[in-house]
Amino acid sequence: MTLSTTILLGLLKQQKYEFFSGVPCSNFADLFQQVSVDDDIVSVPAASEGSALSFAVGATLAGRRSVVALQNSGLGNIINPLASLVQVNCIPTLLLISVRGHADEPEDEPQHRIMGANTHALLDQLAIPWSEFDGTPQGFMAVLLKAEEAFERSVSFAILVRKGQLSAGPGGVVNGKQPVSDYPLSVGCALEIVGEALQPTDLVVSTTGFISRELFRLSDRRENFYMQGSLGHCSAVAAGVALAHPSRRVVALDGDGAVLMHMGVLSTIGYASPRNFVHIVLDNEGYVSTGGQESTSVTSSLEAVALACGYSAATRCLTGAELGEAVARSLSTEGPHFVLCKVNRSHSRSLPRVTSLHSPEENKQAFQIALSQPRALHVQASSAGAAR
Ligand SMILES: Cc1ncc(C[n+]2csc(CCOP(=O)(O)OP(=O)(O)O)c2C)c(N)n1
Repeated sequence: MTLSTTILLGLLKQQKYEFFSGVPCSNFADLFQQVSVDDDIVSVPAASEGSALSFAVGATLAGRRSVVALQNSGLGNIINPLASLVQVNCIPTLLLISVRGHADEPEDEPQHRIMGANTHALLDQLAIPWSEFDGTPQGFMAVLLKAEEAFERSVSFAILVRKGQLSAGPGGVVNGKQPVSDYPLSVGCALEIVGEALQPTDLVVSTTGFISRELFRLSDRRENFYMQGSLGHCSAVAAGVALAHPSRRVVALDGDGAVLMHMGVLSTIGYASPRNFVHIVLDNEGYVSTGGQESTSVTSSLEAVALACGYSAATRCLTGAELGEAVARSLSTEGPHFVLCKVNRSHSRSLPRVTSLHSPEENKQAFQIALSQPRALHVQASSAGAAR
């Protein structure tokens, strides 16, 4: 059964919800876009699930009923504010949690396995009552009424949503509040330019979602470590490698949503100052891997933040020439460097999953071999087969 997000929003409003925040998941269809243009609901696109919940707590304190939408991978990011803010202060909030890796469903990507199997148990441990949504309007109303019972006890409530249960409204996916910018470079083009500047020995750690999948499509090398979960932690992993291996050049390939989620890491990197580290951010001003919901990078200058945090240089690029020049300069001078490149939202039609060829463990092993046995500099990483 599938419920349109228009109906879901109507039911939330009927129950007097007036404030929405969250971090997207593709299972929410166009819910985030719809809420962002709905005049009856104040909506905040949060950088992390923990801050989404905290915005909602603030709104609840100010007398507005609040909904927080998140993927179950984000449960890890809300456990602290759930336990020590929401529960301790008895501030009831409605959680709309999309469950990836549900135990009853065909196998999902490996990064969802553990959280998928433990979502219900984690909520139980946190003493948060929950209900699985059945995909019908009546079912959604029924779980909203169950939430009312929890709220009367000042307890929060979680509604669990599965893949395919929500669909875009009758007019198709609506646009969000911000017009989508159309920058000249696609992620694929930007990655080709970055690839041309890399030596075969250079190590790359790539972020969760389409950026890793594009990198895998274009240039699968054992020097690539593809992050497939842990959104926002790619630069810390890459900087950790760089600090432990000062003789190797290490590149983090990041997304704007990922950087925003754990932006404090920029200060840590500036402080630790790995000289052999280049942080490249492909900024499409949205969460494109989950459906193009807007991020807040359109009103932020991430390169200015990086510079203020102690990176030795930070550049914003719009064109291929600017990107090629910035990456070449960053790789040949002492870092840490920050290169932000604005990109559009187009991707290759067939974007293979890394797991179609390598399990996460195989990827880790290949990367460790690349670290311990660097290939000779004259070997060209031209094709997937040759590069592995
Ligand atoms: C903690 C957490 N929250 C949410 C998600 C769902 N998710 C996967 S990829 C992604 C979008 C990342 O956006 P960005 O870094 O800007 O890269 P883009 O998809 O735009 O290339 C999101 C929200 C997740 N994997 N982990």
